[in-house]
Amino acid sequence: PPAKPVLLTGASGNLGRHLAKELAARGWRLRLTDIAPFPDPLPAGAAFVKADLNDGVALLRQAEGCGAILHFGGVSVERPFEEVLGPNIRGLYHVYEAARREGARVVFASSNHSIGFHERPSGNAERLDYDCAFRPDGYYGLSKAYGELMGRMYWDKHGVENVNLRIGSCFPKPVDRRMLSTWLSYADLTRLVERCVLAERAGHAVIWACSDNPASYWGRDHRERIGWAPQDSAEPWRPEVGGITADPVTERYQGGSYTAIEYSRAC
Ligand code: 15L
Repeated sequence: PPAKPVLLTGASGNLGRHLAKELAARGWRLRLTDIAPFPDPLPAGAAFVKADLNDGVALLRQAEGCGAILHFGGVSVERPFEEVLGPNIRGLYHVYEAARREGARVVFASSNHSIGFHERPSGNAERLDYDCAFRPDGYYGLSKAYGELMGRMYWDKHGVENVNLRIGSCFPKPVDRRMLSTWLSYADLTRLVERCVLAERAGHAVIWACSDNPASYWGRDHRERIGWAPQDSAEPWRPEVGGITADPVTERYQGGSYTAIEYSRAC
C-alpha cells in the first residue's frame, strides 16, 4: 500500500464505492468524501466525511497529509451548464489547490466525452492517440477537458503530478454495442488506479481507460510510464449486446448518445 493516506472524492458513486472496497482490502488508508452519504458499511481503515466539492476549505482539510487524491467526484453525466459548473469546474480547482499544498498526485476520472465528437473508426488503423484534439460532446465532456488541461497547467507550473483517465464505459458488463469498444471492467479500473498511485513517476499522463477490447477506438497513451495493461475484454459479450441504435448521430461519434443530446446542427 502507499506510504501516505489517499483521498477519494465521489466515494459514494458507483466507481467510488467499488474503489473504496477494493483499495481498502489491499490495506490502503482511505479518506472518503462525497456530497451523498456513503451507502455501504465503511471499509476497514477508511474514514468518511460528507462534503461539497464547492467547499475549498473542506477539501484542503481532508487532503491534509495525503499522498494522492483520486478525484471521482462531480456530475457524471450530461447536465445543464449551471449544474456542471460548481462540482466539476470549481471543484477541480479545489482538488488541484489541495494537491499543490500537499505535494500530492491527482488521479482524475476524466471521460471519453472530452473527445466524444471524434468519429468512430472504421478499422484499427484509425485508432485515436492520447494527443488528439479535445472534441467535447457537451457541458459534461467540456468539464472533463478542462480538468485534463488543469492537470497540464498544474504540472507545468507547480510540478503537481496527475494521471487523467479517459474512462470509456465502466460498468459490471458491456450492455450495448458501443461498449464492445468502450467498456472498462471494474477489475481493470482497480488495477489501473493502483498503478496510478504506486508508479514511481507520473508527470502529466493521459490514459485511455478501457479494457483490452479488440473493437477499441483508442491507441497510444502513457500506460507504459505507469506500468498498466488491461487484462479483460468486452468481446465475450458480443452475442448478448444487441445491434446498433436507430440514431445516426449516436452511431457516428465515439461519445454515442451524449453527442445526440440537443444536437441541432443542420447536416
Ligand atoms: C461517462 O462519462 C459516464 O459517467 C458514464 O455514466 C457513461 O455514460 C460513460 O461515460 C459512457 O460513455 O458510456
